[in-house]
Amino acid sequence: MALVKIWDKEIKGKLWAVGDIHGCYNLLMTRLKEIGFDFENDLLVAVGDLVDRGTQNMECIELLSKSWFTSVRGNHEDLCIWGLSNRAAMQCHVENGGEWFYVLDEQEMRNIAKTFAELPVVLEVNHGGKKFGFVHGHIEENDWDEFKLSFEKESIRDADQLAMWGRYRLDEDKNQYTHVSGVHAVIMGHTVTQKPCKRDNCYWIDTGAVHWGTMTILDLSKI
Ligand SMILES: [Mn+2]
Repeated sequence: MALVKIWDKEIKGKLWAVGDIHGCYNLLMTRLKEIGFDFENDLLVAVGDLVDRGTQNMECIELLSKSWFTSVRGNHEDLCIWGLSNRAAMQCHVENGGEWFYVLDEQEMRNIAKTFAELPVVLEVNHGGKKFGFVHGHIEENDWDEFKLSFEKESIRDADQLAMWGRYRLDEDKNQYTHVSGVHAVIMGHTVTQKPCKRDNCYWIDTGAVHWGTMTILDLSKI
């Protein structure tokens, strides 16, 4: 599966983005009802971290089979994949809300890891004449096409690790990060903020659903 995916299905309705769900399936469904989400025509893009810490992990994995839902790969999906074969990753995963995964039977674990490995690390969706970029943690480049190209260079593992695990653009007050050209907006999660955060044309929408019950769902026609 390609690490960079361009969404190629028609979106008849609205395009929405949701922050890190972390097993909070009921909360997601409640929030979708509140915003009047149209399950027939709208598309909801999750910024990754569908599982861990919360209680409804299997329900959240099943979201990936719905036509109205898609997601990029977060570091917690990455932990499910690596935790299967790497003891240190498993340890890190268990310490960060992944214990539910290791009580499943072997086949179930493999199926979930396979599903997660098929998720793109970077997703581009064109809607309403605008291009939206999605990545879980971090975009190092200030140009969307350069960012996508970084996955084609030799150290792919570095590019995907930085994208899923990095927080530099939000955390560090450096002038090196500016407006990202070639895209209307870049939507990220991973770093919890009390309110959705915007810097240049970058948005961070993990508002700590699993900690405080505050799940952000953004109407992308309004940004
Ligand atoms: Mn994360």
